[in-house]
Amino acid sequence: MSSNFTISLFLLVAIACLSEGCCPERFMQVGNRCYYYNSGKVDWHDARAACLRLGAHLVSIHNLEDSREVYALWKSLVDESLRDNSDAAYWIGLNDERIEGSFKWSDGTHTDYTLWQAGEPNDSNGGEDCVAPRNQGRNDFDRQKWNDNQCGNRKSYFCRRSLYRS
Ligand SMILES: [Ca+2]
Ligand SMILES: [Ca+2]
Repeated sequence: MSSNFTISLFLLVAIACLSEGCCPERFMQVGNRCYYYNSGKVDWHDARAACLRLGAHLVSIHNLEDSREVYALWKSLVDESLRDNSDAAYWIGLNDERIEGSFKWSDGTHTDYTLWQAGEPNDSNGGEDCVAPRNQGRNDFDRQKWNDNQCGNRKSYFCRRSLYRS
């Protein structure tokens, strides 16, 4: 590639980012937000730290549309065999590590919506403080419903950040 072409391409991208905003490398744009999915399984704290290193946070969910957006993206990225499979669930940012029963989002946004499975959160197994959709149930809606898990469990995860303007 000629250097002139490379420079032109760079300028085009920069102009697009200036006018509309864009997502960093490895992030996918959905509406005006940027998502990063990592299928590698890590514990909740490692997932949180990985998102922070990318200038993002574990996803927070504030209405059913948010939940559908994340779940639809996940479905588009993974093999069909992983659907309805609790081992394939992904971490979200909700946790109650500081005060048992008081669930907070790791991005600092308000806990204004919940989508618990029946019987959850149950803080079972000697304590469960970190949340993931269980990815198990009769339909997509049921599979999005949340379960509190042990934070040391290893799961894939979703980070999210806003668009940036160059
Ligand atoms: Ca708990
Ligand atoms: Ca639970």
